[in-house]
Amino acid sequence: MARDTTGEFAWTAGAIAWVVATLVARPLVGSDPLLVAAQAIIETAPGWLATWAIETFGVAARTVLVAGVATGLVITAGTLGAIGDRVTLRRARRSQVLWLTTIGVVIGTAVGFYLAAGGVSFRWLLATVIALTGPGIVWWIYAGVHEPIGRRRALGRIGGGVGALVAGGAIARILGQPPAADGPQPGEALDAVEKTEVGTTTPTPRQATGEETIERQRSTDGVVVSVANDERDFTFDFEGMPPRRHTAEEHFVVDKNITAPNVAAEGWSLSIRGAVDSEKDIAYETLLDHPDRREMTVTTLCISNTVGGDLIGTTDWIGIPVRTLLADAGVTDDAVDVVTHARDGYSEAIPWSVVRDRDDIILAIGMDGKTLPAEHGFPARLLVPGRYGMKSTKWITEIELADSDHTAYWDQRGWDEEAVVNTLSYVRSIQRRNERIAVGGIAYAGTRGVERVEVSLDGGQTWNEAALEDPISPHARRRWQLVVERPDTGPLDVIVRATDGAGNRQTSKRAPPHPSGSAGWHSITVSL
Ligand SMILES: Nc1nc2c(c(=O)[nH]1)N[C@H]1C(S)=C(S)[C@@H](COP(=O)(O)O)O[C@H]1N2
Ligand SMILES: [Mo]
Repeated sequence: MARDTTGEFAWTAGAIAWVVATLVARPLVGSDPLLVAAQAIIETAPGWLATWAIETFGVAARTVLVAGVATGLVITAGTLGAIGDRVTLRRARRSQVLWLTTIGVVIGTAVGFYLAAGGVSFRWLLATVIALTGPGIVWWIYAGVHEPIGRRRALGRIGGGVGALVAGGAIARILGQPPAADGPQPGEALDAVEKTEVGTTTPTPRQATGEETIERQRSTDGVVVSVANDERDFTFDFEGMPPRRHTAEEHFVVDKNITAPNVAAEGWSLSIRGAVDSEKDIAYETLLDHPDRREMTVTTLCISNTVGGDLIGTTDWIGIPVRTLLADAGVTDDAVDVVTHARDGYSEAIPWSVVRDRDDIILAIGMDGKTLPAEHGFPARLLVPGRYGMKSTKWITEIELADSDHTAYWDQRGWDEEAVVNTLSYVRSIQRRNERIAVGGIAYAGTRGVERVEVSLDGGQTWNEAALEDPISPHARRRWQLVVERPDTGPLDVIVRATDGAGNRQTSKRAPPHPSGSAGWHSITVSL
């Protein structure tokens, strides 16, 4: 006699239906139980595991995790079903087990959406009901298996169930995301502020990349390689070169969150606590109108960026020096660390002695001429030029003057605490225009600045001095390019290396991102 696999199928189908239905319900609350579970895993995973995941999967790590959690759930359900098929239980006991499971799924779903929605609401209830429709359909169809319900009725039930799910999905879509709070919104226009650091030159006119006729183009290891039908001289803008500044939309986004915290400016305030004379709560409007508001162009870089990677962005930030805000509260002699706390439970710390000495460590409220976008930390975030991005706490809620050394989120996971950026230079683009070839890219050395960039086209035997774009700010990376006459199309072994403002040449010794940021020369071999 064939083995009974009804339970195995029913439980697997039930779990898949649940996953699909939670996805359908997600827009109602902006998250779902699977995402909540994945987030909990991220935050409780040991440091080595988090690091391994980032290094193995890069920016896709979170997607891989969520897919893994969903797959794990389906496999667990199928396994439980298969076990159920093998144990013989009295009918009454079997139905008890089923009822208990049902209650468990209902409670689990309700709690999961409660955490996702951040409380009890009509949306929470609706999301829970929609999500339960999924396994509900499977239950309804399989309930009749032991007393056959007939094909027509089974098909009718499938149709009815799918219809209910589609209707739920339509409702979820119509209601859409939870409404935004009143008051200032992310990404809203900000009044222009006087630039505190003006570039030393007029900007290079952007040579519209569309004007050159690109005959061939490909991307090799992230480097854009092209052949153009163009007689003009090369500027710093040719196909594949990064822009002088990024827009907010172009800027990379990195954080530990699967769904970004949605913080309303209304009702928000920054609290200043700890070793200060008078604790303070500063409202968003106070920051917007702050007399010391300034704008600066800053490059930020994630410590998990690999050599040649693109977790590096350059844009205009608007903010107020943190030391100015702290001076109002009166920092006492006990203060050791400036600890920033955030809405998502994240924290970071920088020594008070560093914050006290620098007026370029700012509490940013704007980016690219607008209020911060939600994903970049609306309403306010820290910005510490010259340190890896992890130091720059987004969605900040509190600045605490701690009287002892604070162990921050990534510090706890084994990453370098000081996080001063390593000198880097990356190739971004190589283009041929008839007999000439240009190699171009970026170089960055944090607050040390970039003094020199050298490029080798023969695998490091000889080096050529690249032309450096005038600095747009002391805190921005510099673009560079080298143009050579090269009639032949033989292979080029390109290597780039930079020298920082203190005269230190970038190390050739390769290092992975963990624990202190990647290092080593970027190289690429191309023929064009
Ligand atoms: N609250 C909070 N702030 C955070 C993080 C985070 O997970 N939570 N990630 C940090 C990291 S690792 C980086 S690289 C920068 C990236 O900032 P961006 O997304 O604005 O480019 O944010 C930092 N600030
Ligand atoms: Mo980062």
